Amino acid sequence: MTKWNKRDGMLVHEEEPFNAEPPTCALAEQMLTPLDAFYSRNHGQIPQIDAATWRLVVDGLVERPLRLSLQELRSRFPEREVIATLQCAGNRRAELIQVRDIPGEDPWGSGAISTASWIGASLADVLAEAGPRAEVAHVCFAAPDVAQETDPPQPFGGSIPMAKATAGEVLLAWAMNGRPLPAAHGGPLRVIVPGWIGARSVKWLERITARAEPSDNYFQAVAYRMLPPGADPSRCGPGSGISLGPLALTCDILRPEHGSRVPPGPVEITGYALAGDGRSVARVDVSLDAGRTWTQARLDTPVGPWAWQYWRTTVVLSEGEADIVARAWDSAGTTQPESPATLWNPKGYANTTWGRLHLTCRLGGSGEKRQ
Ligand SMILES: Nc1nc2c(c(=O)[nH]1)N[C@H]1C(S)=C(S)[C@@H](COP(=O)(O)O)O[C@H]1N2
Ligand SMILES: [Mo]
Repeated sequence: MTKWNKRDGMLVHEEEPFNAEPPTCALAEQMLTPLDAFYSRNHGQIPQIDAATWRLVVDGLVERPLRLSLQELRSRFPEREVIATLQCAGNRRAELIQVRDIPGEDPWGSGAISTASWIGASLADVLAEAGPRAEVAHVCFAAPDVAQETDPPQPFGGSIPMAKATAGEVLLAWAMNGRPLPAAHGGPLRVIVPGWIGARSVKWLERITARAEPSDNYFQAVAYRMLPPGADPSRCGPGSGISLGPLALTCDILRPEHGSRVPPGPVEITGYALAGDGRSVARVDVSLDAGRTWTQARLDTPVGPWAWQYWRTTVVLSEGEADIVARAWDSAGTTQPESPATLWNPKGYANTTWGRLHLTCRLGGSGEKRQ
C-alpha cells in the first residue's frame, strides 16, 4: 500500500511532502471517491495532531473570541453534511506543460479532483457565535504545516470573502465519507469551501481570523494567482495577478483508461462535469472527430449543487486510433475552452479545457495499456 492509507497504483508526484493522485478509472468507481483513492495535495509535512488537546481559535474583528475543543464544536453547533467535490487548481497541469514548460510545479494529471461527503459545523454558525464586526470582509484560515517552497518557510493558510464564509455551505469538517477525517486530509478538523479551488479548504485548521483584508499568507497573496502568460512568477510579489477562488465549469473523461486498448464496437465512456459556483451542469457533448460533430451524453441525477455529476455515453469505434473529446455546458449557456494552448499560464492553474481521451482500437486487444 502507498503511504497514508492510499491504494497501490496511485501516481505519487512527491513522497515528501506527500502529493498523489489516483488513476482516473478509480474516480469512476463511485460518486463518492473511496478514501484510499482520494487525491492528496500537501505543501508541507502532514502533521499528526492529537484531537484531545487540539483547540480551534476564532479571533480578529469579533465581539466574542472563541476557543473550542472538538467536543465543544460538535456539541454546540448543528451538524451539517455537504457532498462536495474538491479540485486542486493544478489539476490537469500536465496538459499545460505540454504546451510550454512550467518549472517547479508538479505535473498533475486528471486525478487532482475527488468527491466526498463531509460532516461538520457550518462556518456561518461559528462566526455568528463569535459576532463579527461590521468591517469584516474576509475570513482567514491558519494551519501549522510548514511549506519549504516559500522563503522563508511559512505555514499554510488562506482566506475567503465574508459573503462565501457566511453562505452556509462552508464547513468546518471532522468527518469524510462517514469516517473521522484522516490525517492526510486535515484531521482533526479542516475547512471545506464547496465550489472553490482546493487550496481554500485549509486542512489541520487551528485559527480562524476575521479581518478587513484577505489573508497575507503566501498561498493567498502570492501563489494560487492567475498570472498573465508573459509573467515570471519568481518576480511577482504579493497581490500580482488574479486571486483564484470560485471554480469554473469543467468536465473530463474518466473511463476507459487514457491510452488503453479496446476492441472495435461499442465502448461505454464515463466522465464527470462540474459547474461553477451558483450554476449547474446543463449538457455534456462528446465528439469523435475533434469537435466537428457532437452527440449528447446522458447525465446522471445530480446529488447536490457542490458535487460533480457523472455522465455516460456509448460510442462505436472502428479499428485504429481514436481521439475522443468532451465538453460541458452550464445553466448560463457557457462552455469550456477547447485547448490548453488558449489558457496556458505561468503557474499552470485552472486547466478547464475539453476532456480528452486517446484509445487504440484493435481486435483481440482489451484492457492493455499502449506502450
Ligand atoms: N494546511 C494545509 N491545507 C491545505 C493544503 C496544505 O498543503 N496545507 N493544501 C491545499 C490544496 S492546494 C488542496 S488542492 C487541498 C487538497 O486536499 P486533500 O489533500 O484532502 O485532497 O487541500 C488544501 N488545504
Ligand atoms: Mo491545490
